[in-house]
Amino acid sequence: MDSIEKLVPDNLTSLQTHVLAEEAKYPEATGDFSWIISAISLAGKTIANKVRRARLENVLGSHGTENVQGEVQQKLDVIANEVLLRCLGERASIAVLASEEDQEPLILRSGKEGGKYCVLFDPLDGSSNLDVAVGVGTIFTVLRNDPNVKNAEQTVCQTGVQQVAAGYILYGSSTILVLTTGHGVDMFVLDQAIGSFLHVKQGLRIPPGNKTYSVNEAYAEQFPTGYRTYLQWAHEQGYSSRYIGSMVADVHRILMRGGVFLYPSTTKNPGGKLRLLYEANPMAMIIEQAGGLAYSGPQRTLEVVPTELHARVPVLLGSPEEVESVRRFSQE
Ligand code: AHM
Ligand code: MG
Repeated sequence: MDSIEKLVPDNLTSLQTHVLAEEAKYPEATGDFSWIISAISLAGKTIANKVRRARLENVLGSHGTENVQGEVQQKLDVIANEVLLRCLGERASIAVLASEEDQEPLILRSGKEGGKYCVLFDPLDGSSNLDVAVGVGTIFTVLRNDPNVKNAEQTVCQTGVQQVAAGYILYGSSTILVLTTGHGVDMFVLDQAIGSFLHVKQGLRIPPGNKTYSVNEAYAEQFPTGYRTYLQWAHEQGYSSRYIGSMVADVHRILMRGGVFLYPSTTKNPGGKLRLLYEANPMAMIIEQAGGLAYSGPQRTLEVVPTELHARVPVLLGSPEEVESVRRFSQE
């Protein structure tokens, strides 16, 4: 008979254990940050459950409203937003919350009241795919609150290099949480049986190259010339194409397998479609921390100075070799 030890799972490091252990390396850490991650984890588990049960609970389809971007809100966009606002709203160290779904940032408390952090998120990215059970995700970023800045929008308009942490939760065939605090990238998988995100990968590295691009190629006629030439070149080089239309799912595949994700400017969206602060920046931090590259036009995404909460940027990110190939054409 097997020894009793063999019946105990090898992996019992939860997200919470991992974050607490990381914090313990810094004597000045107060534990506030780990409370924020625990709120995100609780929200993620709640949203994962809602997404999985959406058809049974009849919460698929449009909510009948538009968000600040003028995009149709799905019922689950509204639910996921509310879940995050409630879970994070209770954390005493958060000064400001901002969401893709809300026009204005929500001020919870000032620096004097202990508000050290701001959390920005896209509650349910790719939600138009929900009706067909395709992977969707939550994207989040944690910033420091500067108590000297009085205006909430100004407070959250920080460059990506200032992010304290960034991550996403992918609600796919399994629920995955990817997190960086600026010391590499960690990956966790939700074990639904015990309700915990378990640590499955430390120091995740993106493969240096992989002849795969991920782009909505139907818009190619609207792309700047360099991108069209790149696509022509990629076809000749035998590239493969994968596009889900959910940034979290598309970027997660690029992170694991390598390749390049692009959402260039188009004639419809001359400034790009994806939002800088809570979509492009968190993904750029993760990809760079995993050894990849991320650009918005000629500039590193993480160095773009935001002008407003819902600012958009073109996005090019992925394996270093693949991003450089696109840049060779796009900069000509
Ligand atoms: P959303 O935040 O309204 O869900 O939109 C963002 C999504 C991304 O997940 C995805 O990369 C992109 O929009 C797809 O756009 P398109 O349908 O134009 O290809
Ligand atoms: Mg989005």
